Amino acid sequence: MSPEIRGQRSGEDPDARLEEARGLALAIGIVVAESYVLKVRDVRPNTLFGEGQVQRIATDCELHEAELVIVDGALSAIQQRNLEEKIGRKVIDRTGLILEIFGERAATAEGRLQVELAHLDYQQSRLVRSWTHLERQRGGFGFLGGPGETQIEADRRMIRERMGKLRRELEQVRKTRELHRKRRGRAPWPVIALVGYTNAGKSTLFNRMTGADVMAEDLLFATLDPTMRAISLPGVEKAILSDTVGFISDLPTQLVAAFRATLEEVTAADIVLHVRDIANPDTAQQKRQVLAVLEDLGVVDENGDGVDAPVIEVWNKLDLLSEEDREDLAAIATNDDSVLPISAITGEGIEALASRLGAVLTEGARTYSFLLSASDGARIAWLHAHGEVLSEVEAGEGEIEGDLVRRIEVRLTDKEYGRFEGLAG
Ligand SMILES: Nc1nc2c(ncn2[C@@H]2O[C@H](COP(=O)(O)OP(=O)(O)OP(=O)(O)O)[C@@H](O)[C@H]2O)c(=O)[nH]1
Ligand SMILES: [Mg+2]
Repeated sequence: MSPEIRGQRSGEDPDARLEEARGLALAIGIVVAESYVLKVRDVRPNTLFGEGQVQRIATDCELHEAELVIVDGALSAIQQRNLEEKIGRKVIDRTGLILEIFGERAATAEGRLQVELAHLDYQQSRLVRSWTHLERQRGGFGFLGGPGETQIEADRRMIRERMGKLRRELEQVRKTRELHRKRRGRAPWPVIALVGYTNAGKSTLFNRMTGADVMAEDLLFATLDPTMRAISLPGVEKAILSDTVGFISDLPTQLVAAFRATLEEVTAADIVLHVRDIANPDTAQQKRQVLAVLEDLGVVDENGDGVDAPVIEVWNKLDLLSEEDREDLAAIATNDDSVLPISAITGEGIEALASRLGAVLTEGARTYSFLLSASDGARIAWLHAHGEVLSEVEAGEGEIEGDLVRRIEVRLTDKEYGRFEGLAG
């Protein structure tokens, strides 16, 4: 069921939205017997849908012997319970469904902790709501007694305690990861982070560029944990490409918070590569959703421009477009340095993408001249690996300082220069 509520989510295509909801259900192996959009004119506080609509859902459930009703929207705890009673089936909403998917997919310890925390947060908010509801039924005030209340109080305490424990565990995991990142920062390579709406083709592009075999499927949220691989680009011997979790509209706030840490990989990137499914009818809306999350993370400003690192947009799935649409896109892209049309499947445009990435990473390189000790092999090797070494000679007689006897002239970007300076000498 996809409730189309007047005044909400303007700009989204209800059919594309319904298709996405089906995709979410399929992502955890639910067999979808039937799906449709229901227009909600007046939101009923008790059931969301009108009586006739609830009846229709109940009848369809009977007809298909369905076990579960998914409402692709937000249900209050009361609406959920009332619908379950009237329809006689389990009912979940969009947040519930996405939490289920993440719960099933989370593979790392951190991912599991994050999802459980998000789940508890979701449950907690429902308990609070049903609790105030119960209180109102009893006629107000009293914080006293009642077996129902005691149970709920106990549940809430349990949830609070469990959440506290999870937060502490997560803190520990994050500290460890921070350490890893710092260590990585010392043997540094530029990082390119792939971001984008779920199913845009990030993992497919990742595989194409790295020759890796990461799970890429026509499945929403195929990727949950960030994966990294080394690649080489024109002018850049080694860079790290990082595949990340996809975004989705109305991502439960609990999950945004939970995955913030994972997405910090993106905030540390040298280039943010925004992968878009340009063939999806909702592509413009998807882009807005992705930019909203990136802005929330402090990666882009309110105009969608990268704050610390440039954002390059790739228009993926070019192969699915008509010849005419492709030509239109190509015309726009030739005039705009920040977009590139590609097909991760056919490989079209990938070479151009690699050169663009290489060019951006080496942009603004300057020539530096360093005096180094002949025994400083590691730093000399680093310069050869990262920069473009123009010359390496014995230092002239007058310029030798102590054991600093080699003069290296090399082109480095500002970032590489910073990294070189950070290397222990
Ligand atoms: N036709 C076509 N299909 C593509 C292209 N790139 C990716 N796909 C398909 O799109 C689907 C999703 O691709 P993924 O690479 O898993 O997408 P993702 O962005 O990693 O998705 P999540 O991990 O779920 O966020 C798969 O079925 C891919 O085969 C493309 O250039 N053309
Ligand atoms: Mg993926």
